[in-house]
Formats: sequence, structure tokens, C-alpha cells
Amino acid sequence: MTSPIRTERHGDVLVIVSDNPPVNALGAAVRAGLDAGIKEAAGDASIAAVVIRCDGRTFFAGADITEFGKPMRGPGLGEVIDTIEACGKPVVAAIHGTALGGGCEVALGCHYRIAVPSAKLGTPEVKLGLLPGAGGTQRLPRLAGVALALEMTATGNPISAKKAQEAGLVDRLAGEDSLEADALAFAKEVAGHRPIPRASERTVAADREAVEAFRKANARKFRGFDAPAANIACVEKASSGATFAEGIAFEREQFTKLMGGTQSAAQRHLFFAERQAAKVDDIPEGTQLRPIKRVGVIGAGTMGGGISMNFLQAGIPVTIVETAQEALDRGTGTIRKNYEASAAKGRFQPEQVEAMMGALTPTLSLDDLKECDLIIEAVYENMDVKKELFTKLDAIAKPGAILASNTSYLNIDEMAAVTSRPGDVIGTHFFSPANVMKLLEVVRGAQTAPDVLATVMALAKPIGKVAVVSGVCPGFIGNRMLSQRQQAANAMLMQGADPEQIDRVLVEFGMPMGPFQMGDLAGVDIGWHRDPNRIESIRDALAARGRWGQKTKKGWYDYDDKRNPTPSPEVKEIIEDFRSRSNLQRRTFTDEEILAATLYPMVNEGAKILDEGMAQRASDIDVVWIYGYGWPVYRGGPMFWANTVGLDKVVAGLDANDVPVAPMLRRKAEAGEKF
Ligand code: T1G
Repeated sequence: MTSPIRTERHGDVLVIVSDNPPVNALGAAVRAGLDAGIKEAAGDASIAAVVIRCDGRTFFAGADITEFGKPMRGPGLGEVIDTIEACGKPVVAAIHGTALGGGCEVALGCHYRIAVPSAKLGTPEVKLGLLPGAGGTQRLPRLAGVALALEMTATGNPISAKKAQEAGLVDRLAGEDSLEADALAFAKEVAGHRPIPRASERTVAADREAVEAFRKANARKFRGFDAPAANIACVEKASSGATFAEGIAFEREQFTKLMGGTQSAAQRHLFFAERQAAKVDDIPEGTQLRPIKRVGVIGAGTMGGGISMNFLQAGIPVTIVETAQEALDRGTGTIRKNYEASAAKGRFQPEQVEAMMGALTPTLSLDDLKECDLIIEAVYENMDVKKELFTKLDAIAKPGAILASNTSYLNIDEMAAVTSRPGDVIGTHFFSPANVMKLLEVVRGAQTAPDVLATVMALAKPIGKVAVVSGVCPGFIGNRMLSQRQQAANAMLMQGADPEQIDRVLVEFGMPMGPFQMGDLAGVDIGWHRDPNRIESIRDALAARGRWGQKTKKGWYDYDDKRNPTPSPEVKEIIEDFRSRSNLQRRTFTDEEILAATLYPMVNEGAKILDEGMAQRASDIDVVWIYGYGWPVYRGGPMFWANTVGLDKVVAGLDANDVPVAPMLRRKAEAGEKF
């Protein structure tokens, strides 16, 4: 097999080039090639300097994650980087694209760094539950100081080439289209320079204030994660007066601990799961996508407005339709207000806001949708309303237009059936707020055409979404599992658990909020029959008394002006009243019992979803829960988490609570298999 590394001679400069698509990951062959190239340069007196660069779209984007957990082949990355740094001739890193993780570490091991302005440098290992394990936590602070090293390693966010240059991480910016030549010229310029600057030979002053301030500022964001603290500890070690070798030993110890832990396994699982979710297994190779030049959105309410924003931000013009001018104005006004709020935070320039608003065409007439390539309805969640609308759209929309429903649980096939083009009908279930939440459930109808599905899936990334394909079933993937959790929570309420105990247990597990806090956020009245005299559940009783959640400052909890929740005596009274009229056995619940009672039924429903073919793979279900509901990434999603708990334990828990176990789940548990 040819090496992904080649060398080129340019006078007295040796250029080492990696050609390892798609992202020049630093797999064994690349590491071996780099090692050999550097040793060739070190041993050849006619070579005065070295350039390391990459073909393709980016400089090394990190260690090869697919090699993790397998026996190391050839020299380790840290070893190769040490060899680069120890080279007796100046080595220049020529950076384009994203120098990430091990790629950034290779650049730090070089003596000089030149980058194109559009390049980014980053150490995102923390997003995989890890830390830069090839010397990055020790070289970064030595080159750029403690504060930036903390920011880069513990948040994993990349920085621009310009910011890197300002911080001393990059020595020079190349022309956007002349990196190769500029790097060569730079190498010739520094050839023969003495002393050769080596990051490991520098020291960095302690900055306890920066460390403490950083820890404090990020405490909430890092809650539950192991890796951020380990990254901080390594940067602290580098600035503690320890030698470079001591720092490397500490880094190695911390890296090994993280790599062996469940959190990193979970986060690495999700890295691939998210990319896998974008792939639809049975779409024929070479399926042509339909061009989407203009999108129509029906409904300018919260969902319609948020959906429109996604496309406007991606540079796709939107025609938005309402039934009344006042609603239309309110909707477009909200879109502008949201954009202006983002602009105030520096996310958009004012001219971008004007451009996006200029690409929004409000109208009261459905006929104005006739030029749209994709039409998404986000109207009232009622099948009759939707069927009537799809009937009209069938007559208005141009041939080949994709007709999509934003329904969160209604049957797409029924909507398709009223049209003459069921193949063009699909579900695009955005999660509220649609311009913020990343999950997009793409609901594939029985007759949805492959190119329609492929087109919508391909749209997800440009509009900033993570798409997961769902089959047609009530609640699709996420809400179908969520309802199991809600039923279990309601049942425990009746037996003696408090809303705040149940919510606390799930928040401590890592969820952003528990079922009752979530109910108050979404609205206790959502899906309520609206008959205050028909009180069949605790929820009905709350809704009947106007306890609709945060929007009425009272729901399952009472809320102050800052929306801080406190337990409500009225709610306790309502719950007590229902308990007293039921013949359910009263009991207390331990936190473990609450966790098992609420999460195991979700896993059980996930098994049914898989068995019915409503989701392509278990990892897709994990992606739904990470991006749609805030499941803690360090637990990998419900199906990955169930594997870590042990499916036999999940089945035992379901049996103990008399929950009928999905056959597929029981089979797997008995066979000692995982999802
Ligand atoms: N290893 C293996 N495969 C990778 C990879 C990697 N590092 N990065 C991407 N891929 C694959 C990816 O699975 C997909 O494959 C294809 O490349 C395109 O990726 C020792 C321990 C670089 C910003 O965390 O952030 O270094 O689905 O769809 O949107 O300290 O990929 O096509 O088959 O994401 O243009 C640290 C991870 C590793 C960077 C490009 N590095 N990658 O985004 O394309 S740990 C990272 C990314 C490490 C050292 C430590 C992004 C990207 P497929 P993509 P993209």
C-alpha cells in the first residue's frame, strides 16, 4: 500500500506532504511517514529546513479516531512530534483548513507555523471526552499562555489563524491561495536560524487567577463531564514549574484515565453516530438531489418563524404565509427581533440581518408558493386542517416541489394520500425553538421518493441541523420515547413521589430538566382538551386552574419574575386529592428507582422502534436524544447508556415494574448482546 506521505525536494528545503483523505487523520501510516521524513531531513546535511503540509481540504484534523481502542501500530503521535521538535533543522508547519487535535499538536511541535487566513487551530479532544494527548496541553500554554490554553483545551473551540497569530501560535499568515509557496519561502528564510525555537524549552508563568476564573465561569457548562477538569489540570501542571517531561507524564496519565472511561467512549460513539445518522442505508447510489432555491413556510407562529430563520441563515429565500395580516406581521417582526438580538451578540452583522429579512417574502396567499421547491407547513396540529392544506398545496405547488409537514406526531401517509404526488410528501419535524434546536426528525412516508428523502437529508447540514430518519408512527422517535418517560413519572406521582424529586433525579443524571420542569416550559396546556370541567388527570386539574406553566408563572411549579421554580402548595393539594381517590399503594422511591422507572421504559420503546424499523439504527436514537432533548453527551444517548448499564439489568428493572419488555430487548439481554 503506498504511503499517504511523500517528500519533495525544493533546493535545500524538504517538503513532507500528507495525502490522506478525507481529513489527513494521523493514522499509523501517516505517523510512520512523518517520522521517516523528519529523520531523512535530520540525517541529510544538504537539507537546511523542512516544511510539513497536507494535500486536500485540511491540515491534519487529528489522530485517527477509528484507531482508538486498537493496538498502537508504529510510532505514537507524541513520539513523532518529539522527533519533529528535536530535529536540528527548522521545521515549518503550513496550515490550511482545520489543524485540530493531534494536527494542532503536530503544528506545535514544529518550530514555526504559517497559516492561511481562513485556517483554524483547535484542540477539540475534550468533545471526545479526552485531552490533547500528544503534548498539546504542555506546548500550548508554553506558546500561547495559560488563559488561551485553558479556553482551547477545555472547551474544544477552535480559534482563527488571525487570533492564533496574535497569541503567538502562528508566526505568519500566508496568502489564501499561496500557502505552498509562502511556506517554502518562509522555510528558506529561517533556514540556518539559531537557536531553533522549541515550545518544550519554554516555561510559562503560573496564572492561578486565570485558572480559577475559568473554572468558575464554566462550572455549569462542565457539570457532569470528566474531561474539562483533566484538561485544566494539565494546563495547570504546565504552569506549575514542572518540567516539560513531568508535564508530559502527567498528561499521559490523565489521557489514559479518560480514554479508559465510559464518558469518552460515549462521546466518541456520538461523533460517529451523528455522521452515520446522515446516511440513509437504502437510497440508491447516485440519487440526484432536487435543487432547493426557494422554500415556502406556511404558518408564521413560533415554529414557522423559527423554521424560516434556518433557511434564511443558509442563504435560501423564504416565502412565509399566514391567514391574517396581523399574524403575518407579528411573525416577521419576531424573526427580525430574533436576528437583531443575535446581531447584538455579534453573531450577525447588521447588513446580514437586512439581507436575510430581504430574502423573506411575507404573503397571505398560498398561491405565492407556486415557485417554491420545498414547502413546509407548520400549522395547527390537527389532521383535518393538514389534509385540507395538502389538498390545496397539491393544486398550487409546481411539479417536483417537495411538500413537507412539521407535524410532531401525526401520520404523514394520511397527508400524502390526499395529494396526487405522495412521493413528494415527507415530514420535517423541527424541535422548538426551531432556529435553535439542532435535531431534525425527517419522517419518511411509505411512498416518500428516495430523491425527496435524500434532498431533505442533504439540506440538514447547511441549515445547521442534525437529521435523523424516522418512520411513520405516533411521536416518531423522540416524542414516542418521551411519552413513556412521562407515563412513568405520572405513575410515580400517584404513588407518592413529588414532581421536584423526579425532576431532581433526572437533572442530576445530566438532563437539562426533568419531565415536570419540561412540561412547564413547553406549556401544561399543550395537547389539553381545554374543557375545564373534564378533569381526568392531575395535568387536567392544573390546566383547568390556569396553571399552564412558565408562561402563566405557575404550572407544576410556581415561578418568580426570573422564572425560578418553587414547589407549589396548590399542586401538592391537587396531587394529594388524586392520590386519595385512587387505590394505588402509597410508597417512597429512591433516586435509583426513579431513574430506572423513567429511563428503562424509554430504552424499551427504543427497542420497539428499532424492531419496527422506525429508526435505521440504535445510534440514530441516541442522536435524537442528544440533539432533541439534551441527553448528556457523556452518557452517549439512551441506547448506548443502556449498553453500559447492561441490558439484562434493564430487562430486570422493567420486569420488576411490570413493564412489558420488547421481545427484541429481551432477546438481546438473554444473548448478552448490546444495541
Ligand atoms: N479520525 C477519523 N476520521 C475522521 C476524523 C478523525 N479525527 N475526523 C473526521 N473524520 C471522518 C468523519 O468520520 C467523516 O467520515 C469524514 O472524516 C468527514 O468528516 C492525540 C487524541 C475535521 C472539522 O476531534 O471535527 O487528535 O462519515 O463529516 O463536517 O491529542 O470531521 O465521511 O465516513 O465531520 O467537513 C481530534 C474531528 C481527534 C476532529 C471536518 N480531532 N473531526 O468536518 O466533515 S483526537 C477531532 C472534525 C486527537 C490527539 C487526540 C470534523 C472536521 P465519513 P465530517 P466536516
